[in-house]
Amino acid sequence: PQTIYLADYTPPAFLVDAVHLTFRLDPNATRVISRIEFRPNPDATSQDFMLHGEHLKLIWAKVDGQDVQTNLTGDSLKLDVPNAPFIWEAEVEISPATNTALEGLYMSRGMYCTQCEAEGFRKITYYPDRPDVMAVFTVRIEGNLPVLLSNGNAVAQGEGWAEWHDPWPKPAYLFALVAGDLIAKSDTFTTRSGRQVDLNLYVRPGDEHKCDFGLDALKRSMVWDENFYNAEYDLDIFNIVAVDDFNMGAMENKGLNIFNSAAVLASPETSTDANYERIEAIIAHEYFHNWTGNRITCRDWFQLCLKEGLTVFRDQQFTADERSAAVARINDVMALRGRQFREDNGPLAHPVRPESFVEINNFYTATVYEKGAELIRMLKTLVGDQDYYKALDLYFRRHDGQACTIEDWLKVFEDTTGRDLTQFKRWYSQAGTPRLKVSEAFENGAYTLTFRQNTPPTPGQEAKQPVVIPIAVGLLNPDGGEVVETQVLEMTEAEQSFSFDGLGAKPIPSILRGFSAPVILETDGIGDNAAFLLAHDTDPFNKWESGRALARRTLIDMITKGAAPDQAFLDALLAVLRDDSLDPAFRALVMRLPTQDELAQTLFDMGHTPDPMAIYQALETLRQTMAQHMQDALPRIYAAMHVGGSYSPDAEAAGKRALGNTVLSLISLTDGGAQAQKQYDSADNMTQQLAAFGCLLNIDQSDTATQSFYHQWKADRLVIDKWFGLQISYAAPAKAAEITEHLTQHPDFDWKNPNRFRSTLGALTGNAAGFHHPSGAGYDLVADWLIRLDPVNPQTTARMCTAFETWRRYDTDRQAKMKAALQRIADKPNLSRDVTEMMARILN
Ligand code: B3K
Ligand code: ZN
Repeated sequence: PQTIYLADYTPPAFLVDAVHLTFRLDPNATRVISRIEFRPNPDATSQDFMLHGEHLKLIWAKVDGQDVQTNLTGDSLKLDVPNAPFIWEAEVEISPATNTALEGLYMSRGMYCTQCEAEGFRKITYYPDRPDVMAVFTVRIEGNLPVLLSNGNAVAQGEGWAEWHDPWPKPAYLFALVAGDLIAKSDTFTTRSGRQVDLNLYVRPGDEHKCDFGLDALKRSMVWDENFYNAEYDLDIFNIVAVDDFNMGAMENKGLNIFNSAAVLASPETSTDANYERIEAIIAHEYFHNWTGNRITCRDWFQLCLKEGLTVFRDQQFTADERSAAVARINDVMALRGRQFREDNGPLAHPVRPESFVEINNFYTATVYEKGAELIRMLKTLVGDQDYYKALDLYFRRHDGQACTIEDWLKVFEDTTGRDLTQFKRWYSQAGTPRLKVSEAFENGAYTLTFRQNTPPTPGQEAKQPVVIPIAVGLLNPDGGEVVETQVLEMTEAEQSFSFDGLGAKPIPSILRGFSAPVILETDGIGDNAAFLLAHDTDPFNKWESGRALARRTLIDMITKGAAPDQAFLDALLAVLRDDSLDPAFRALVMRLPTQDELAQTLFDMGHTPDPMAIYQALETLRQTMAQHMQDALPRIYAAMHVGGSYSPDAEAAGKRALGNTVLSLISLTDGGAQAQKQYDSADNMTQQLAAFGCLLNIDQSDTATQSFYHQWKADRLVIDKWFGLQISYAAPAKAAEITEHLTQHPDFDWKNPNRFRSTLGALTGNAAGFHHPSGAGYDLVADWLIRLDPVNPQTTARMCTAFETWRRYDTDRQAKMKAALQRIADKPNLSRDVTEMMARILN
């Protein structure tokens, strides 16, 4: 397969002013008739006319009304055309019913839908399928289905047809079409300047009762974007469609967002608090793309973080604002460490703006999204809130309607603030997580912190240069009061010191408050302050972080030295648990222990070879010890977290349920599951039911619940996904592969549905001790299924290959087994381009 380089970018030879598309829908033989108005690009460096196309059957093609003999070369079409404006027309045939890759136009349970980002439009018709070609689309759909949708505004419709026009020029990746037997739940929104917008959420009959929350989240997102970014909606209609078969969460197509039904449908009985929170964030994310992505898009796919990093940052701001900012930040950082740090420390590490790719779908990663968002957050911290919003205003005005680059983005900050961002830009080009070591000195009332930064090598990048690191620091008195409030130290050198004068006593530093930079902070050079900061820090993030550090250290000592759980840690945790002045959601986060994978990475960083079984065992022991140590306090807190009345997904109620369920999981370790069974039997919402089910699975008391849960929910696909997933997540290490294998034989295991595949095989890869069981059964089972899925759905397969990205961490026996599994995948004949690239990178 061919590698594409950022350095090779050239502007398109021809631009498109207008596109007319007619779809004659048919499951196996849909006809797409296109009429495209081209003109030479004044900025072009070449005159070669080229159209992308994949799996298309060309029926005929014309240039300015004259039949043309085309020259089909592989996936593209080349042609001699006039060096003047001309009209291209063509008819192609495609087969949505057999399109199992879920890219281009495909069918999901009788309904037609599309997914074009990144390069799926070329599976619909011949087109310059690149984001820097922006055009106005008019679409006519012919088909005998009650609902026929495309982007923009509805202009006309009749029996069996509809016409849509999108006045905003857009790249082809934002094109969408939906047709099916759907029902709309509707609402309206009036923008700040008075535009009336019809909002519709289209679902399958039977899902109408799962729409209210999504519509509400949409309206809140619309208000929020007006308030914070002066960004108003720009069409008369905003449609969202829920689709059951979808490769990811959702897609921001102009005026017609398409959602994985798991990312939009919600009801109290079927969705957990975590589901609600995720749905709210994804609705906001896709809506926010209307400005950061759609009105201003990417010049080429190397610039993906331009829209994704910024939009993730915006949805994080929204969640922080709508819920608890402290809790939101902790959740963001846990996700960053869990997925992005892992990626950055392994064979798949790549810069936030990659410089080459084989298959762009492989770069919709935690690095582009989550680290990309951290870069925006750091910029905001460095320039301050006021200049941040000024720069964003300038970005929106200067680049509206354009396809932009990271250079354009940084330039608006330079022009707004006069700052030179040359060094900051390294964050976009340098892969790897910087390590930040700190040491301290105290003399004559002056306290000095010295930092040393170092970024380890990553594939293709041996030597790293220092980056700009905003380090938010506050200083506490030995008695717990704050002497120096949060300040942002701006580190630019490999080693740099910062002093604070006029202090009466040596302070206790709280470093990297709010997690002000995506780095790994190593505090060995300053005393052990974790217990003190857990008790006294005024920065909620660092308060939590200190608890996390204590937990990590206790677990590492248990694993590496056979130590017993640290009593001081248990006492500190109990103090937080009992502290009713703290937000329950925050307390629940402090009670949560580091994940097995995080511990494995930490051990590896410390020079140990992580043993997944030892990690699992240490966590089990610690949980059991916690349950005993806290036993007397638990019933009171469990009772106090009871939420009466009818279910509401708001942050406060959800926080109480989170803490209540954390406590329940500890109670169930000592009461044989009696309390969990009680909660299971009386639950009137999925948050309570699922948490109780989890407790029962965890202690192996779940036979009845497993049966009854299935019978209660067998008609609800999204709930049955949870049923598959939970049994595997809680499976004991030695049984995980076997239970997974058994579940893949269940009649409801529809492996071609990405949600079901992920909730089953993905749950196994998430059960670290099960996946890494020394038998190798986990590796083999996952490899078998990836080999089977690849020809059907390369995107979902490629994504799941990341389960193996950590193979170098482990002992020689596990390494050999993982490598053998990887090699077996790599050797499969006709492997997709997606998985071929993943195997080459992981095995490299
Ligand atoms: N932009 C889409 C992701 C497309 C992924 C293509 N493989 C969803 C989002 O980030 O909002
Ligand atoms: Zn996005």
